[in-house]
Amino acid sequence: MTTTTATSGSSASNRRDAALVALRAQTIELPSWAFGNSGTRFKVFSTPGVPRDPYEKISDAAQVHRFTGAAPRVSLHIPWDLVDDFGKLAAHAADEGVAIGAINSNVFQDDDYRLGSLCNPDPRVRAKAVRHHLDCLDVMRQTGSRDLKVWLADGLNYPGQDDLRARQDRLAEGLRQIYAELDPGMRLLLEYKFFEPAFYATDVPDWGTSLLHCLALGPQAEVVLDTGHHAPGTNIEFVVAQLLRAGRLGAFDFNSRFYADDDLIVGAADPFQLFRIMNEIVRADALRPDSGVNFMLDQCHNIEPKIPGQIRSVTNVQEATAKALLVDREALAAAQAAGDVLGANGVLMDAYNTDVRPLLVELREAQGLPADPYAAYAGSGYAERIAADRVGGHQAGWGA
Ligand code: PSV
Ligand code: MN
Ligand code: MN
Repeated sequence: MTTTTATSGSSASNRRDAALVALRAQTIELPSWAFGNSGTRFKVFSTPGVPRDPYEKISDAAQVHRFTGAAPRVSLHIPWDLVDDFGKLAAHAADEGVAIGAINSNVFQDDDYRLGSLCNPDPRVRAKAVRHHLDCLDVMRQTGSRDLKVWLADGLNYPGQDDLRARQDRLAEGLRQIYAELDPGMRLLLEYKFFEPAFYATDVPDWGTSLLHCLALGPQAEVVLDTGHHAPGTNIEFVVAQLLRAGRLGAFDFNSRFYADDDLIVGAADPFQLFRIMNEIVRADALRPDSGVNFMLDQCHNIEPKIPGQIRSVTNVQEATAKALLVDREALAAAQAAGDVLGANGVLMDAYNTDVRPLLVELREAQGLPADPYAAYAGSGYAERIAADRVGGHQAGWGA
């Protein structure tokens, strides 16, 4: 029987040191829409001090980076974050100490898209959807963004409503036209979701469909895995491993789900699942910023305060990552090779059950960051300041 203590195999202190180096390099991208008011179809609760424009969303995101040191980029959603001058918005981000990250297209809030966007039976609507993506590429040129993130609400509510296969052909053609306009170094990231708003069939429902389209497009097309976009019980870390093997895991949209696409704080519903996902990332050496995997959040904070919600999200990802980095890979490999089922499982669980909070305090203090970003933000007075200064903040996300 193999022993499974955290100190077996390679030295525990070496793993700790290596974890500190890797954690220091880790970055998490924040969604601009997490900072605006959001809600359900029942009610949108307003939060005092909520941003009135994309500039203020970026200022709020910069607070998360200021206190965690791990969130230097903000994703935008177009047209939710439409401004006259994206160069000016990028300069504002730089002044605040962050950069603009992925640009999310939006072809799901216009009457024309009732029957879909790139898959719509009407060629005029398909051309309009392609044009929107080309506009997003122009935004990326102004903001210096690398990633165009595409999620389509396209799908069917009733069998027979449209031709499933013809829609795939239209999708392939629309994506091809967009892909052809990418600059070198840009990426098209295709996100999948198994249902909603379409209930019978979704045109990009799963990682396999997304991957097939990306493979057909070329090396600048990669898959986005939104952790909330799977059927209950899906083994998401398997999907992660498979996409990494194919070299096509472009990004995560991290969030938590209890039921459907809940968009709750990552690591809140199932921290063990988040650890298992990060374990596959570390196993594949895909944590490195140059690995090409963009670790993004896609969340809404409907009833909790938004900036602290994002801080908690970042620290939850850091905790899961730290645990994954502490896995004794040598002991794990030895137990696996020996067919030691419980030993191998024990090695993984030892890492998962390690309290990594002291390690993260060490990480932060070494960088001159507050040991407790959540408490430091609460004590900073920023929330009170924006509540006093800003009046009439906007709804973010759906319906913005
Ligand atoms: C769709 O559910 C999605 O996950 C896509 O990423 C959208 O861009 C985002 O949510 C909007 O919140
Ligand atoms: Mn998403
Ligand atoms: Mn979603």
